[in-house]
Order: sequence, then C-alpha cells, then structure tokens
Amino acid sequence: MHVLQSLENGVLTVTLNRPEKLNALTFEMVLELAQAVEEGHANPYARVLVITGAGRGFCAGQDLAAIGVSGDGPENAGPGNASPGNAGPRNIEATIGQTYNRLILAIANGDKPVITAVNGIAAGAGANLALAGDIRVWSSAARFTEAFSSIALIPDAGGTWLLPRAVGYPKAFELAALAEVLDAKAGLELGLCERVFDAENFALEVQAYAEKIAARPAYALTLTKRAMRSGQTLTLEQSLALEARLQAQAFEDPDHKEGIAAFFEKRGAVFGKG
Ligand code: LHQ
Repeated sequence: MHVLQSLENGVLTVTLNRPEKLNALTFEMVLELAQAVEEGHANPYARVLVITGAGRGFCAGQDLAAIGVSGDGPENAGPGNASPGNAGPRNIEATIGQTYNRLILAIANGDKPVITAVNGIAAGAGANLALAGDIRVWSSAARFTEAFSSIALIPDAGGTWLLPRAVGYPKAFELAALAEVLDAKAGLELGLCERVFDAENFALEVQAYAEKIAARPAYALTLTKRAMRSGQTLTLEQSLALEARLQAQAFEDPDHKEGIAAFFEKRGAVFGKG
C-alpha cells in the first residue's frame, strides 16, 4: 500500500507514500490513487479531497524502474502484470488508459473539489497530477518539471490538455520541450497554482485551507465544478444553457435558503445543515 488516507473535519487527504523514490508511481499506485479518489467522491463524510505526497517529493511521475529501458517496452506495463510478453506500444496505450486516464478523469468528473497540495518536486506525470486539481496549492519548496522530453516522451496524464489551458499553448510547448524545473514563485506567476504556503507549515496550512473550502456549500460547488469543467469544451450558448439548468438545481438546495436567510439576518451562513 503506497497510498494513505485520513479524514479530518470533512477533508479527505490522500497521500502518496513512497518517499524514498519521491513518490514515483508504479501502475499499481496509480490504480490505488484512482480508487481512493473515486471512493472519496462517494464518501458522505468527505466534503473536499486533498492529494499530496509524503516526504520531500510530491510525485516524480512514472517509476522509470518499472518500465523497460532496453527498447523492448515496459516490463510490467499492465496493472499487476509483470510479464514482458505484454510489452509493446499497444499495451502502453491500454495501460495508460486504464491507469493514468482513470485517475485524471476521477479527479475531473467527481462531484467534490479536489485540491492538489504540492509539497515538493512534481515531475512528469506527477507534474500533470499536480495540475489536475480543481485548486492547486504549492509549498514554497515545490518544484515543477514537465520531465517527459528528457526521456523522449510526450506529456501524458492530461498534460497536453491541462498545461495549455493553464499557461497558453506556446508557454506549454516551451515547458514540455525544455523540461526546465520551475520553482514555486515561477509556478504562481505562470498560473500553475493558486496559492503558495510556507514549506514549514505546509500540511497545517493545507488542512486549514481545505477546511475553508469544506465549509462552503457543497452542492453549489459540485454544480460549479460541473459547469466549469464542461465549459472547457462547450460553446458559450451551450454553457449558458447548462448554467441555467444547474442554477435551477442549486435553487432547490437547503444551503441556498440558508445563504439567503443569513444575508437578511446579517450573520454568517452555516452550510451543510439542511
Ligand atoms: C525515481 C524517479 C522515477 C524511479 C526519482 N522513477 N525512481 C511514462 C511512461 C509510461 C507510461 C506512463 O507515463 C509515463 C509518464 C511519466 O511520468 S514520464 C516521466 C517520469 N519522471 C521523470 O522522468 C523524472 C525522473 N526524476 C528526476 O528527474 C529527478 O529524480 C527529480 C527532478 C524528480 C528529483 O531530483 P532530485 O531531487 O535530485 O532527486 P533524485 O534524482 O536523487 O531522486 C531521489 C530518488 O528517487 C533516487 O533514488 P535513489 O535510490 O538513487 O536514492 C531516484 O532514482 C528516485 N527517483 N524519480 N521517476
């Protein structure tokens, strides 16, 4: 088990726990993480999900020891399958589909806000996992590199979709082509993260921040996520229609009535009681 979970005050924290390898991912770990995210979205006690890493790394991407270096293809390309007989490009495609793609879609399509809390180096698929959150918070010690081109691969785990949307296409291409390592200041300036917290108190700051999100009206955030995620691939007309439909659903939520009541009673709203 290289994925830990803890639930505190509505915040489910999922921690990659292979610190000696900077949380480099085996395919089994990707599946464990995907499953933890899927279960987190279904867990009635979790209002917000946090993905982070143990030790000094967030995630160094695919475990390079778990894929072949001889040109013969992966040695254990299939999840739970270490047979070299399954090597080859088509198996790579299927394996990525079953592992990384499932993970990124679990983050994007699940109902709850997912915060990626980048405590240290994020490289390769780890960098794109860092980008995949609904909100991305970095430690001042975080580092980010689209490492793929250094081993003559292309960004996967959603990188070709996420990165251009985060920084625009030419900058995304440059980051992928040069694989330079960015620090937290550069990441914040470029829009790779929303906030940077001091490395000293990172876990505590992340928990406090996640609890603030958890205190917001859950269903409204779910609908906001759905509308904004869908909006990435819709026309303006389609987005407007979707907004109107989802707003009608938000109107029915007890949290909406609480928000209105709190406004007129000149007090803070307390969501999630209805
Ligand atoms: C690692 C790794 C690692 C194994 C550090 N693997 N051990 C690809 C192929 C197929 C299908 C699916 O998708 C993908 C997507 C990808 O993610 S490709 C990109 C994979 N990642 C990388 O290329 C990054 C490789 N790592 C690095 O460049 C450096 O380790 C970084 C910049 C992350 C950190 O550098 P340092 O802070 O100097 O640490 P380090 O290099 O000394 O690493 C510490 C240990 O972790 C070390 O092990 P050791 O036993 O020598 O102490 C590394 O070998 C190990 N490690 N990344 N990806």
